[in-house]
Amino acid sequence: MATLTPETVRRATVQRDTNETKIKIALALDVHPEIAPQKIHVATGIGFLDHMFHALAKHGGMSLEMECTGDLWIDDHHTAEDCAIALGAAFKQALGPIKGVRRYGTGFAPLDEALARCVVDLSSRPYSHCELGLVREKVGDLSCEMVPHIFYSFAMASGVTIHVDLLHGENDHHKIECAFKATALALREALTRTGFDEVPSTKGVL
Ligand SMILES: [Mn+2]
Repeated sequence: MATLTPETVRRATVQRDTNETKIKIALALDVHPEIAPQKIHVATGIGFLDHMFHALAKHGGMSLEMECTGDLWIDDHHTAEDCAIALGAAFKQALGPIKGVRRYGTGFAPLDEALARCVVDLSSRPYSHCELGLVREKVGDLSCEMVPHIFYSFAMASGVTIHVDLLHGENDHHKIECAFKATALALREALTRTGFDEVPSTKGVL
């Protein structure tokens, strides 16, 4: 297994400016107490979204600095969507060519009564399936309809295949949070280095 050094930490920075949002992201897909201490700071202007991206980074073993200034006077749509796109772009850039990693990952995360499962494939074949059974209009200032759209936007920008399902649960805050945590665990597993430089595909390319 190659030793992690400051030079081999998988990192990316992304700046994405539109008329609707201005976003800055610094992402690292490796953390280590001495070489690359985990650092997370998320400020999107939507508190609950910050909470979810923070959980994704924390349990995904990533460092994430994300700042967004978005048109929240309209609604949460552009900010939530564009943050997910920018994070997906940073993920793809930090990952680079898909080789020497496990590629597939599975995560199960409970949060009290709620349990979510996420299965990912670092495939360069973006796809998102998201069934969380949300019933509320919003959690905090994040619309529940934006949650599947966040997973979709991240998948399209990152090139990752994502299937996230709620197995059971009652509380919408719990359902969404365990979905993000399950995704974090799945991505963490998929990102794990194998110690070999091979492309994990029978096609020889991903
Ligand atoms: Mn919470």
